[in-house]
Amino acid sequence: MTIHVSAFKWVPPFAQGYVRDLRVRWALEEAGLPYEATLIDPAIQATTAYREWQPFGQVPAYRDEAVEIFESGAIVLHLAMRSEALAPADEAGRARVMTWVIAALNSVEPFVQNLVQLDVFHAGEAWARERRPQAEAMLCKRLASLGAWLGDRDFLEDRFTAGDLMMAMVLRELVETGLLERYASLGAYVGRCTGRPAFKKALEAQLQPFRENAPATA
Ligand SMILES: N[C@@H](CCC(=O)N[C@@H](CS)C(=O)NCC(=O)O)C(=O)O
Repeated sequence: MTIHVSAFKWVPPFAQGYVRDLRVRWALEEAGLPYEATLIDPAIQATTAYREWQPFGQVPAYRDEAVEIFESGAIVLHLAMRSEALAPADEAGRARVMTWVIAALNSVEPFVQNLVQLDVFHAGEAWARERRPQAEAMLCKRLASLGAWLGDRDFLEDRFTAGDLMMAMVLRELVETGLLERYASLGAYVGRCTGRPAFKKALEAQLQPFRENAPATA
């Protein structure tokens, strides 16, 4: 059975290249697994049929011959358990990969998103200006710890895994803030991960329908 991943037909330019189906597309490219994108729009998001696939009406949702799941983290972990391109075969190595995927989503992403939300959705608002230094300080504590862990390593463990994929996806949202450059190893780390051919293929696959479905300008 073909693997299906849900994705948006179109999103506004600020979100293009950042929609979370990219995580799944990237994992599939790393694993060499072909897939079809099921493109959705707000009308489809609201349908009962789509909500049965993704209860919150969001993307990505995923289906293969064995499972029907949602949540980018769960999907990437599912793929990691299917492909040695994403995780080593041994139990201890797999447990480390799970740990890093959860760390990216649970220990790092909330702090990244706090800042990104302020910068993207509340830029210029007085309360956001007041809140930002604290949000940045809390995020920087996590970035400093992660930078210290990475040190001279190329990846979080001794090879690229789904943990790096998820961590790079989370950190990539900070590129424009310049914060990654404060922690020398982190900027290079994100570049190393997103420089992989599989990432580039996945990114292009997300962007292509946005070009095709761009609303006509007045
Ligand atoms: N925790 C979810 C979050 C998914 C999510 O936030 N998806 C966004 C796109 S990046 C979405 O579908 N937003 C539209 C909406 O919430 O209606 C995951 O990682 O899969």
